[in-house]
Amino acid sequence: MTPIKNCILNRDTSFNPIWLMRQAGRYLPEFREIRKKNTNFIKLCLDSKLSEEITLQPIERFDFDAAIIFSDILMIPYGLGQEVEFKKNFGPNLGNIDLDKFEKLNDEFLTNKLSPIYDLLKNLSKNEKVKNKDLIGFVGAPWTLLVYMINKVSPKSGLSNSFFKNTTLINNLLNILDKFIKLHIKNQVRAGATIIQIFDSWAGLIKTDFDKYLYKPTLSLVDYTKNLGVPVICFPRGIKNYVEFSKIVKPNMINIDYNTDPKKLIDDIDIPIQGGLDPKILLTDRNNLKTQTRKYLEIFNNHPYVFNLGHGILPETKIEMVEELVRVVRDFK
Ligand code: 1CP
Repeated sequence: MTPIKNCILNRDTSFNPIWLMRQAGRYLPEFREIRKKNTNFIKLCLDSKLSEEITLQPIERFDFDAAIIFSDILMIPYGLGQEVEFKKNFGPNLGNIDLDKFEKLNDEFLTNKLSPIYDLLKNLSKNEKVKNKDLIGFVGAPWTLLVYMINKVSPKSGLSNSFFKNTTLINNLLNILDKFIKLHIKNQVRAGATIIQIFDSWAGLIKTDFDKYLYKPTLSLVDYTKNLGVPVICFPRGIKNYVEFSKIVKPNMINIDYNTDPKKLIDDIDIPIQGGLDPKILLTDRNNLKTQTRKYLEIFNNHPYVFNLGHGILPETKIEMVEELVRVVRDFK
């Protein structure tokens, strides 16, 4: 059985698998090399040959236990026909929403538009380099996609009150997202994803109506994925109550962020746990990295635990520090 599945399904605590969120990305010189020649990020995500090469880059360097496909959560808005552009040093920029058009879309439209992502997974499933490793497919959670689609740019400085003004738009979009995120999950699983991770990167911005924006839409996707026979990991970044989330949504594994005190939740969360380490620790020194990494490994020594970060690895991270991190995790047990 693949390492993460073994941790999740057999609750094996004798080994801590390791992979890193955003492991295929900007901290790797070999990724930056490809990126320089491919200025259109969406096009790069839809090039199944190059996206396979990028997916494998961190596996070749660090022999992580899982490969996460090189893609993006914003491929769904793109697949629905909303314009999505990535500007250098600015992040994503989305176009206007045409709700009438979204409502008329059929499954084939999105499946065809995103077919290179499914080809990527089919090719990876046959690739010897990831034999015996988990192949992680992923989606953005409805809330986080709603935020990007309506706000059109990263909500780094928060959301204005006018965000919530158009309830009809919000309610309709939530329904559309539920339908098409499920389709994207199903297509990834059929193409060979062995695990699905749901990224709710902006869950911390939800202040009221947790049922409407967080619990109900995520539970719907979690139940759907479990029914396909594939484990599902949730990462509701920035929420205050991981214990309540785990009890209500019941994913197969929960990824915690770096603001969460792992000691406070270990006794109250029964499901396997992933992640936690602050990615900024990788920008400090080896000794500190070792101490902070071992802290997580010790706390979760007897709990099914997959080592990962509390958010994506930072672009300025040095390769040597990632190598050191892998060594510390592998040497622990
Ligand atoms: O070179 C570049 O400028 C592109 C940088 C980049 C990369 C490497 C973007 C743009 N996306 C990605 C890949 C990506 N995105 C992966 C690949 C697999 C991996 O190695 O993990 C994954 C899983 C994502 C997921 C993603 N995209 C999330 C959720 C995870 C998280 O970090 O919170 C989010 C919020 C996005 C949106 C997005 N895409 C890209 C950027 C720079 C962002 C964030 C923008 C923002 O800050 O709001």
